[in-house]
Amino acid sequence: MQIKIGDTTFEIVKGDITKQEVDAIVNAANPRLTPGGGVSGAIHRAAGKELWEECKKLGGCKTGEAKITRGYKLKAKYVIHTVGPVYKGSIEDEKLLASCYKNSLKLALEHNIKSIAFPAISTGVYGYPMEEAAKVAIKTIIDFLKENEGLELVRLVLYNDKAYEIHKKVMEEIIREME
Ligand code: AR6
Repeated sequence: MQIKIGDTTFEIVKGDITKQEVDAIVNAANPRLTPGGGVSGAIHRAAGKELWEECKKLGGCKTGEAKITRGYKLKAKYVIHTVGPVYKGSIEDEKLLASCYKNSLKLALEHNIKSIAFPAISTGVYGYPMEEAAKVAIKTIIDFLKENEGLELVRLVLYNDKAYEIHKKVMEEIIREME
């Protein structure tokens, strides 16, 4: 499913983030930027050990912030590492998750990146309920694209049918509210 915000295409797809042919993929990282499991483990495996060598030099990353590295063996030229909140059920969660998307998109613009793919940050090991996370992700991306030009494609990559269906429903609701 896709929509157009200004000149940017924003789409949700089912797929594997490590296989995306875009300028940058986003990693749902941990504060030490170690390979870890989930999306992060898969990205580090696909990129090769040079990615961890570069991550080691970055001095970690705070929750809600983002750092950029090269993509090495990935099709993507860059990896943007952002650290999602561990879900606690407080208002802070939403702010921090929104910051992950905003700061990753800002970093993309600063590096002249035209296409970027995100996973559903915080919805795995970090326990953020999928539907709540989808609302924050989709609203934040749309708001950013309304205010910023320069990106051609923003893609949200969902790993399974259930995650895709939840995001599709949330995106339809948000589009209806916008009309
Ligand atoms: N492509 C797209 N989505 C994926 C893939 C993939 N290859 N693999 C898993 N997902 P998680 P978090 C989905 O746990 O919750 C790591 O160990 C997955 O189904 O990777 O932000 C880090 O080092 C889920 O919906 O990220 C941190 O310690 C979503 O991606 C911690 O986990 C995010 O799941 C970060 O936890």
